[in-house]
Amino acid sequence: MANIKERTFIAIKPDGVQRGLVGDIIKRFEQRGYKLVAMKMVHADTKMLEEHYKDLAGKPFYAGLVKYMNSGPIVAMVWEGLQAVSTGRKLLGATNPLDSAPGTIRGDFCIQTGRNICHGSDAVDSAEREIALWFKKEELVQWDHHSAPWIY
Ligand code: RTP
Repeated sequence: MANIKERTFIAIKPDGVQRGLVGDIIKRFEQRGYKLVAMKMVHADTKMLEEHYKDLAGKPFYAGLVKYMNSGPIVAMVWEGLQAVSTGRKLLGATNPLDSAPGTIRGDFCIQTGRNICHGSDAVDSAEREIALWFKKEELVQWDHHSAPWIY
């Protein structure tokens, strides 16, 4: 059965925050019908970022990626709804913004892979890992739209 409560971890990276794109990025998820269940601004330390990106350790861009993500605060969020993980990735667009379709967040707002303004979990299990890394259980807020079942 479809999981209408699937959750994904989305982060607005330091360049997205500094460029004033927080509202635009949140709006894309809201208007698609996803539900915001957690959000905080955090200037993550290197240890946290190395844990978050541990699957990429060894990649030539890893050190630069951690430095970039540590260069300023990020906005960490959890969004919930039907196929939140895969649709979240579609809303973000391809990793390399030059390959991102217009209409996607990266396709509309950026041009460089190393400055691609947002992060989204790539699978349900990595979403669970990332949500547990960035948020305490009590920071995930349960709430309902009451009589509007078409909104997740
Ligand atoms: P993300 O985790 O940020 O949503 O990105 P992704 O899954 O689409 O891409 P991934 O391969 O996991 O890379 C994570 C982030 O590392 C930076 N990157 N730089 N060649 C490069 O310089 C390079 N490749 C990747 C990007 O910021 C990418 O989003």
